[in-house]
Amino acid sequence: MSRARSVAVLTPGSDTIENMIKGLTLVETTSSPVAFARLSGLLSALGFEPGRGWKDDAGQGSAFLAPLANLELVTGRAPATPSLLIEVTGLDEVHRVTRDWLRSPSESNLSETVLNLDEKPLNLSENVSEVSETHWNSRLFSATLDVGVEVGFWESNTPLHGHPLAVEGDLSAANKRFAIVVARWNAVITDRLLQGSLDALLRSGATRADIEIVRVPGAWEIPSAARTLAETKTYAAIITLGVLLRGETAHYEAIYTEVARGIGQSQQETGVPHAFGVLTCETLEQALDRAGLKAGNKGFEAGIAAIEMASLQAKLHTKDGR
Ligand code: DLZ
Repeated sequence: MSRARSVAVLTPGSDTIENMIKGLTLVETTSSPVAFARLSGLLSALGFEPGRGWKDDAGQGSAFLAPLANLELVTGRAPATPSLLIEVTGLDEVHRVTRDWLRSPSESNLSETVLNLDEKPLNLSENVSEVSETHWNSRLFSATLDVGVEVGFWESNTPLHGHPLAVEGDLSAANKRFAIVVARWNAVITDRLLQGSLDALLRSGATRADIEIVRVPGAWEIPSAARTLAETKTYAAIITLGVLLRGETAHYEAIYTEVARGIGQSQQETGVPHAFGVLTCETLEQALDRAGLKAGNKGFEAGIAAIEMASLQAKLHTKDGR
């Protein structure tokens, strides 16, 4: 007799559920501070985008962001690969760089606190295996950085494996500058939108120093401030935040049309992405709902759109060599 348990099952495929999955973090505990520094140093040298790390009296974490994450659960025969696997393009080049990096002078990249300065740094390049074929239609090599600390690098033999079918922006805000133009009119709402945008940027790797907040009197003034900021060409994207209430705004349609047109025109003519976070609502209550109460926070959504477009813009520029 089947012993099916009665559990509430969330239906895969539903928008709500899919939107709840945000990312995957694999926590890899290294065996010693030296192993930690070696692995962090190597991943930085190979060009991993840094995420937000942490450090306190009890330990330290270094975060690295990758465009794709894939959690593979295994049962039975475990594949003969390190548990930390990094998929790359240009495996032979990565192999060469890894060997060079581990040859020893690169240990100068390591923090002095983890090295005994009297000791000559080890030559670990011999701990890098040759590149070899796997039984899963790929090539792989591994590097042992310390006892029990091994990382594998692999490349699929199928050129389109894992490649997204479309060019898409990543959701990483690290190492990019953003400007937020926020209207003071209806500040009870716009302050919430601002918090939402900041939350999106900071949680996606931006630092506070990389975010410029500019306050303007009302929505009408947003386009000109956004344009001035965009023309400096120092921001990866601009986020515009305001609230227009139909009931309380004379010539509502005319003002809204001009604000939307101005922001759009600034985006098109400067080439700097502008996220549109100007709410148009019938009532204050409706605006509050959209600023975090019941219907999400449109400031957060504008922040995420700005991050994605900043990344996409960079990719598109690289693609056609501009
Ligand atoms: C004047 C005005 C009105 C009536 N309503 C709004 C509004 O709902 N939201 C908003 O952001 N700003 C409003 N303003 C102010 C104008 O945007 C502008 O700041 C002033 O007309 C000064 O140029």
